Amino acid sequence: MACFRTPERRAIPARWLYDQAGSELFEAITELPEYYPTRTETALLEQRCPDVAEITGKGGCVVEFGSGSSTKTPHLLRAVAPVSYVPIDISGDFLRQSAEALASDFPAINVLPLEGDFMGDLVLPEGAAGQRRLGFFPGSTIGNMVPRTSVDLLRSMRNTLGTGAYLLIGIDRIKSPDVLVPAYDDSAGVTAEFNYNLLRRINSELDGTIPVQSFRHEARWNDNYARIEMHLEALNDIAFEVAGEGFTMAKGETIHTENSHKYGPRDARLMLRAGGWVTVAEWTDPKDWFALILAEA
Ligand code: AVJ
Repeated sequence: MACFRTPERRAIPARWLYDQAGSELFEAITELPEYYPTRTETALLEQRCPDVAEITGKGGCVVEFGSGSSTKTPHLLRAVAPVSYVPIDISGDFLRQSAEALASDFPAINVLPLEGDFMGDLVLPEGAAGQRRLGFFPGSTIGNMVPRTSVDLLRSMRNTLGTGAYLLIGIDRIKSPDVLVPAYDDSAGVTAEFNYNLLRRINSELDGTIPVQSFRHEARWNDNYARIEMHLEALNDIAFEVAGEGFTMAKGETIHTENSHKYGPRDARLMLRAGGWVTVAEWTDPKDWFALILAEA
């Protein structure tokens, strides 16, 4: 018998990692030698966007979910040459900045930024009406969600984009923990800083007294859930306050701060189908570490 049960643990939703400092630390992570996803996906997009355009056709409307700094987008826009581009992001300032930059680099494309939470229902701007839709969701951001939530998101993307739409999504593959764990626990300690930043943020924004130096960063492969988990482990028995409330942690106890789910080829296609999307093409790097999947609603 295999028993997969693990005890209940403390956890904080991963979205709180991404304040200004956290977003900058994540940018630094994407350049680390151990963090393969960004450079692998960028190389795939450089090579494969023309193949994507051949299947989807040129023109139409490209809708990017969680566009952030939109660094991967030019490859797609160049190949697809859409009529309009709708970047969606929750951070309005960031969104407007990168939308302006893209609009001046691609004067022929109608750039229509949409400020909002892509996890909820969205109404696309008027300027995108009547155009064939291509959703773009790179970065294996879907890996942050537990499968139940990722399927909800895929369904709502299908509702937003409509039947006949395409979705181009980047999904990180299951691979050896010898590769995965260092990608989330780098030798320069940048990912550790990214994790500690959450505690610093709690201290400054919620009147916390968390002793940050009493925690250790941990990246753990959870094989049953097929995900990397980031934790903060208490190095000794500690007590602290957050927003006037007292907390204690015993030595060795952890706070679970992020999940990064990984998917095998059929896992990814099943998840897409559960959300209403059928895979029509799939590209990977020579090591099969990262997949770029084109699916149809
Ligand atoms: C932004 C969610 C894709 O899971 O690889 C990287 C976040 N956390 N290192 C990932 C992350 C620590 C990243 N995603």
